[in-house]
Amino acid sequence: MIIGVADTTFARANMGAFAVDELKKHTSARIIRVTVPGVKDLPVAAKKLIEEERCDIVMALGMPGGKDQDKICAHEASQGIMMAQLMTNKHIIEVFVHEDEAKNDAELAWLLEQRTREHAVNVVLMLTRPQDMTKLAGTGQRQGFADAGPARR
Ligand code: RDL
Ligand code: RDL
Ligand code: RDL
Repeated sequence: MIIGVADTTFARANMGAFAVDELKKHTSARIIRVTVPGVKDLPVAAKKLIEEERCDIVMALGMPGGKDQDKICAHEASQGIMMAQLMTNKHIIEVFVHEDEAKNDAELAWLLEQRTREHAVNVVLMLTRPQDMTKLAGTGQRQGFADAGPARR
């Protein structure tokens, strides 16, 4: 099994390094990492990891900025990531942290790391233990900030 990791130089923390570090704690699968300038470059980077590097699943890591043009950019990138998934029939787990989700740089740095690590665990479960993912169905999981939890307790 091979896991692809694509990240960006635009993000304000080394999301790819967090992903690789977390993946290695949970799996001995081979990891192939690539870095591109920004989120709009992630769809083809992920598609190349799947089609040319034979990855079974890919993490697409990026940080949309807080301005309106960044939000549009992120929406376009998401559309591209979904198109790449449909073209390849492989999951590309999109890990986006919007810069304005955090109230300051310290929280942003924490969120970029925490969301990346939690989605890395999701990737390992989806690839190697999908039945354990199903055990979490409907439990209000979130990545980074606190889980929402189930509506009925
Ligand atoms: O293909 C080169 C760039 O167009 C591409 O890297 C973009 O994703 C870069 N970029 C923007 O042009 C922009 O307006 C990014 C953002 N906003 C953004 O918020 N986050 C990014 N890239 O990762
Ligand atoms: O590929 C990994 C995630 O990007 C993907 O699972 C998203 O669907 C997760 N997600 C968000 O990133 C978000 O901002 C979800 C929501 N909002 C949402 O409102 N409901 C979801 N997922 O089921
Ligand atoms: O309910 C609070 C947050 O979950 C909500 O604001 C989400 O929209 C935040 N969010 C993103 O904006 C995003 O791009 C999340 C993800 N991705 C994600 O992958 N996982 C989240 N939130 O839990």
